[in-house]
Amino acid sequence: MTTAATVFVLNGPNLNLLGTREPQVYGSATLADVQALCAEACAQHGLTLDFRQSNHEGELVDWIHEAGRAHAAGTLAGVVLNAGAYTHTSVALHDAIKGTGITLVELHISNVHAREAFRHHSYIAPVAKAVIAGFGVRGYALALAGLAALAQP
Ligand code: CA2
Repeated sequence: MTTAATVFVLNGPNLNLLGTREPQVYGSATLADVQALCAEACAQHGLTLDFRQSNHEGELVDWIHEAGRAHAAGTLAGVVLNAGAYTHTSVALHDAIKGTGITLVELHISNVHAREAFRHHSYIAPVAKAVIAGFGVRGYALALAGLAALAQP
């Protein structure tokens, strides 16, 4: 059963490769390590974790719709979204998030603003509550702490 304090942590394309390539950019933690880190953070904050990854834009859109339904049902604390490269390209994700009312944190492992110019623009940021970038995978725990704080009455 979904509780009133469920958090979706959604990961986009290529994040399944974490820990296998480009450790100088993304560190050496795997996505399984990130899931464990998120589970620990959620346990600390009394949140229920729903952790997912997809390489497919439409599947991420479907999951945002699912989060919107959970929000409407009063069971969602928020969403942490690392949309990967779709951050910089996806009007579809922007449109999916807009108007749902969900509290969404855009998350990046790397500091996208210190990288190539094409990573400086985000279609997610204008429809996000907050943005975290550059803390490595520890940013996921920071995002979850932020959602827990915002969920307090
Ligand atoms: O810094 C981030 O978290 C990013 O969202 C990661 C995306 C990138 O396109 C964004 O600009 C910033 C890339 C995810 C790919 O992750 C890999 C990890 C290891 C090896 C290869 C890819």
